[in-house]
Amino acid sequence: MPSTSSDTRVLSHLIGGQRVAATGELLDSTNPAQRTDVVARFPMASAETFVDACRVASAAQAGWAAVPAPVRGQVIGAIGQLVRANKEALSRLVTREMGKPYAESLGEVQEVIDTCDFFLGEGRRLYGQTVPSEVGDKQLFTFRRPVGTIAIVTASNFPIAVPSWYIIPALLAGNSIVWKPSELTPAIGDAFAEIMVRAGVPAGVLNLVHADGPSTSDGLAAALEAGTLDKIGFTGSTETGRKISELSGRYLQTPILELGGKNPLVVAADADLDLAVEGALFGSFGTAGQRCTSTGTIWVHADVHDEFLSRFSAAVENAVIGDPSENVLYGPMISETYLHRYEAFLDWIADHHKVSGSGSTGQITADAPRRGFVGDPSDGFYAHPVIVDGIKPGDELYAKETFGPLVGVGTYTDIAEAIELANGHGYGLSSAIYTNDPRTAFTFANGISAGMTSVNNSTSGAEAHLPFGGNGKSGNGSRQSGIWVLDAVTQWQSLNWDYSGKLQKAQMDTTVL
Ligand code: UN1
Repeated sequence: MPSTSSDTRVLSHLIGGQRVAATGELLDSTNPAQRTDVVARFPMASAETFVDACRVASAAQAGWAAVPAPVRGQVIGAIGQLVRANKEALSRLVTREMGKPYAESLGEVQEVIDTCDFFLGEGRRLYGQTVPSEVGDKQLFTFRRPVGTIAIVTASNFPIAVPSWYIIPALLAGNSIVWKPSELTPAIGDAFAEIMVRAGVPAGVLNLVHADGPSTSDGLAAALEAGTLDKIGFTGSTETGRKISELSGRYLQTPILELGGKNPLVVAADADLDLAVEGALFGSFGTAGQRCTSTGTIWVHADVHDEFLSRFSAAVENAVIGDPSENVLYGPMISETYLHRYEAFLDWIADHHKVSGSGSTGQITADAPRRGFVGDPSDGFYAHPVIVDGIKPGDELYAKETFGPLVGVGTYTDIAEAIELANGHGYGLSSAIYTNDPRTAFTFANGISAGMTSVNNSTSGAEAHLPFGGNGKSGNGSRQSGIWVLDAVTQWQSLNWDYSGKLQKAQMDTTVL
């Protein structure tokens, strides 16, 4: 039975700078590596609470937008400093509540620091343009203006880095925020919100609401109808992203969507196979395959398929999984529900793919009991790593995002075929190719439909100052991170300034010619 301890945090919503006392039953957030450890107890907001938070955020937004951008940048810098000062504690909390290995948690918290470092400076830029006019004695300008109030709904797999990719630039640009972190990682949400408030984000500009899916969607719909919500940013499933897109569309809004992926990795005949195995191992099994950027399929040139597969299988069999506070390839799945969903899919795969030697429906090659396991497997939600060899278009595994430590392997004979296979599943988030031939690398990069492509590196591991986002079923073309996210959290305003003292008409006044 889960047990609370002095280490269990009791959380509340944060609305308008006030902690809102919980009404009703509190829910538990548990440690996925130690199911008896209750990390936090937290309330679930009703749709009304969500609407209230949007109203408060909307009322606070103009005041924040009036703060000079360099001063907002200083607040972002202070957030970065506080995250830096608390890096180990936050990373321990990420590992405890989400279950990723501590080294990965340190990397995740570092991404928040990197994001703050980047946007601190942006407060002194936030450039617009000066543009020449068609007519004399007139100057044209463009300005970035905040969108208004943005609701940000984030997932559990990157419980602090990905939220920071939305929240930090949105705050810098003068927006106010209602953040709904995942129900599986409320304590991390609370800790990050607390840091932002301590760093100087004014009351009402950042609001935190813990809510489940149905209350969030009812709350979003009501806030849109009330006119107090100007944009939604969402990270999660393609299915929910589609619903958010439809809902936003009714109000002529474009959401920021970061959805699923099936991220292909191509291993060319000339690839450094050891390097490719390392990249495939990290991409397929890092974070227990629960990254949006996790490798879903590996397409290996037929000439090197057997050699690659034997080295890859050996690497998987020798990998150590288990207690995420140790040096492991991956820890538990985030929750029991995720584990059960993964196991149910594995059962299905076992029925449909374990056809020894058939090659047409795939063969499970690495489902052995773990050689290396740290800790007690019954303590947490641990899943076996699985490679299915011989996958082809039409297989369930070819097109379905599995969100677990499972990867499909198939073969190709020329790069055009590899591109077709890699594009055919309809997702377009990340992708990778291992080759030493620049022609092959660029042919792949030009042909693949994906927001991100790596050459001789994993599908995972994007840096915080590059655009992050996907095509097709992976998103709606919006990008997070780097300078490009500003296009999602601001809107352009043009300014015409005529100092001629007369009415000059653009398109019509040809007197200057
Ligand atoms: C995600 O899985 O939603 O590129 C984000 C990576 C990380 C971020 C992943 N830097 O794998």
